[in-house]
Amino acid sequence: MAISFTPASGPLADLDLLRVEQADAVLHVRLNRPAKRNALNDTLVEQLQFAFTHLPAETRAVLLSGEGDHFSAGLDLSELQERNVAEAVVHSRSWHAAFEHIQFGRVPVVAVLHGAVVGGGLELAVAAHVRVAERSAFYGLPEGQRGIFVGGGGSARIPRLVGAARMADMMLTGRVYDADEGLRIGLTQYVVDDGEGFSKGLELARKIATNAPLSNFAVLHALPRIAEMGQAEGLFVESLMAAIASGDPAAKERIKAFLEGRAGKVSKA
Ligand code: 1HE
Repeated sequence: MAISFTPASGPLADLDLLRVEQADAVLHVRLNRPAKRNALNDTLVEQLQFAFTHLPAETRAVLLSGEGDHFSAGLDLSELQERNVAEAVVHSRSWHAAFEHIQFGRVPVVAVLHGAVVGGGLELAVAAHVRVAERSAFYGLPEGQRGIFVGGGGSARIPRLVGAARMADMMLTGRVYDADEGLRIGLTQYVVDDGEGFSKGLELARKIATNAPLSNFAVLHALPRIAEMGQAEGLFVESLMAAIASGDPAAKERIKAFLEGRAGKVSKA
């Protein structure tokens, strides 16, 4: 069945550096600055924060992608030249705030990656929960070569996916990973052929959108925190979260549906 997206209405329609469209419970947020390879300037980061804090009520999952040949070239280097040290700290914190709303927002985010996913573009991608890469995708952290450091949360999020040693190698040597390598080291969870990222991402986002909201909330908010805790604390918090989730009417209805043969079985592919 063809799924048709319609342009978002209300304030999301006014964002000039994002193209925002809705299809049922899935909101598609597309970086829309292809002439600059979706380089992230202040306005684009502000608009991302605005979009993720003004999700339409019906949204249960977000698809995040980039217009043009690349997902994102990272920080807009033309703005960097004009900042002093104090302004740079505030700037970095503004990225943290925006990306925090993506990682710890109301709904899961599936990023579809292609072409350059570099610097701040990679920092943005790793704030999402599921990453689908097209074969054209490549990942780099050219900050090392540009004489700067990551400032969009990369040093906190990327080592948690691939380890600090791999990130250090990327920054020190300029190493670039391709799509298959990115999958192998854990930067992404899926690789598909060029041109197929959107449909794969949409398929996943639609599945995610059918989950009980409280289950998705637990995965977004409890899982990463438990993973950072000591085992004893983690197990305790897990028990609380499990009890809260299983006490929700949505869980009771879903389990009843399975027991009555009305819900799907677990199966391969
Ligand atoms: C840009 C940027 C940018 C392109 N800031 N303007 N990021 C980088 O170091 C990556 C720099 N960019 C590249 O390596 C390449 O542009 C790409 C591999 C991404 C794409 O190559 P290509 O051949 O398709 O495009 P292009 O010809 O290099 O660029 C097209 C235009 O986009 C051109 O502008 P024009 O006015 O001459 O047409 C480029 O100047 C412009 N452009 N990338 C500004 N990044 C919170 S801290 C995060 C720190 C970082 O992210 S550092 C990494 C920065």
